[in-house]
Amino acid sequence: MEKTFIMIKPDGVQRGLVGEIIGRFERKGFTLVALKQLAVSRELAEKHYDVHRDKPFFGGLVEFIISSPVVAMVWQGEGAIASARKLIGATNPLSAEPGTIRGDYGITIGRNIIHGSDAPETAQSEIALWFGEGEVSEWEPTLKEWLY
Ligand code: 3AN
Repeated sequence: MEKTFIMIKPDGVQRGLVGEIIGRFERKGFTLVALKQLAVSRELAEKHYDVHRDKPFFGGLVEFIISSPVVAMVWQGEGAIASARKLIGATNPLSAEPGTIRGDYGITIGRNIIHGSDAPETAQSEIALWFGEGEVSEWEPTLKEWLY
């Protein structure tokens, strides 16, 4: 079953949006298979954003991610990667559609609340980067046919 890595950034945590965001993924129908709050090391933040290493915002982005705790999660379900990106909305919150997380709660691109993997390869590598063996539970809801 497809899995995607989702991180609520320090602004999302500090603004008390953790429950709201988890609720949106739950109500969509995805299954939470890993969850932790953690203070991010500089090394982890730099590895996670390695693709942006040469961008002018890289330094500020890393400082922001390590500034206070984040909530890291893995959500599972059919089409979870692309669907999560839709729930999250466009990178720039001012361009993100109302009804998306960034569209409803964000204004600034550097404080856009949440990260979600953008493709199967990045989902796989991000899950392996953020979670150790045994931290991701392999389970599927058995009541699913009752819920739909
Ligand atoms: P997304 O998070 O929507 O996949 P990316 O991968 O282009 O977007 O950017 C990763 C992160 O880098 C964004 N979530 C945002 O926090 C930050 N970022 C992207 N572009 C800028 C920018 N122009 N200025 C500041 N931060 C940026």
